[in-house]
Amino acid sequence: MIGPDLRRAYETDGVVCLRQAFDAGWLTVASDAIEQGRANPGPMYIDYSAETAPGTYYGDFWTWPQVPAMRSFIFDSPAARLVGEVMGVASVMLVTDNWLIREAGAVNRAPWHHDAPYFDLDGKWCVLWMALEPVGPGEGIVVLKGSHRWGRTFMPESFAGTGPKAEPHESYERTPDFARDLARHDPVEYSLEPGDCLVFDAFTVHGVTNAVPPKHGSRRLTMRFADGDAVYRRRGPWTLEMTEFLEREHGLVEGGPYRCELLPVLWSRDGDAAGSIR
Ligand SMILES: O=C(O)CCC(=O)C(=O)O
Repeated sequence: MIGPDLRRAYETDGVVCLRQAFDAGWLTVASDAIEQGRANPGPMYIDYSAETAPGTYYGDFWTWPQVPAMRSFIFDSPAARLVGEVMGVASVMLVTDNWLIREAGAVNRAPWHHDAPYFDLDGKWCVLWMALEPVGPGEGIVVLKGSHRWGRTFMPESFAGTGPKAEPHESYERTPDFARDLARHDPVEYSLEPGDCLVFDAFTVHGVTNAVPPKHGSRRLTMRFADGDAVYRRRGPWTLEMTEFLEREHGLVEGGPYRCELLPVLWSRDGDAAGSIR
């Protein structure tokens, strides 16, 4: 159960660490989800390392329709309830499932960013991040505590290391290099065992700061969930591929609910049926 202290910490810091949130059974399902996804890549599969060290940092999202274990993790694991309780919302829907693999020797890594500007939605939402292998200092992500309350919005940076996805646009700033005076930005990094996870706000800034390629690989799930009231809102030219996919294939309408067969309601506080698209 998520208590009031944890809820308060999430509000204040924009990140919480949940120890042993997933048992061995769910870790097997998560591992199967990644292995099945890797064997059967979908339209959103991307190799971020294609230009540097191909096949060392790659992933896929919106995989659950073709990946049975991912479907099971999304619909039946404690993930949706946990994030619902952490965010303090009445219902939770899927934004994306997403797996990532960072192999030993990967040069590419997640830049400083927050997730909100990468996706076409407005509302309260969060990321649940976990690794299936232990991650120690320098191996996982560094999170800037309280950055979700800065009231700033940063232009998404490419995970392939090619810089911002578009020129500064309206209120979207170029992302500063927070590593320059990191201590000023209240960084926090966690050592995580399999079963532990982080939950952080969609506006919480984070990144993989260690420029040294990892010595061993790790498989990560970075799952995104929203309050059931989330609204579909086009972000800008840099999300065009997703915008077209959601509008053409799934009928989403600007200003309407961020909800369709691909993006179902997964949990509600009063125990409504999961999987509904109402
Ligand atoms: O696990 C990673 O390499 C980065 C994940 C991340 O930053 C994200 O999905 O927003």
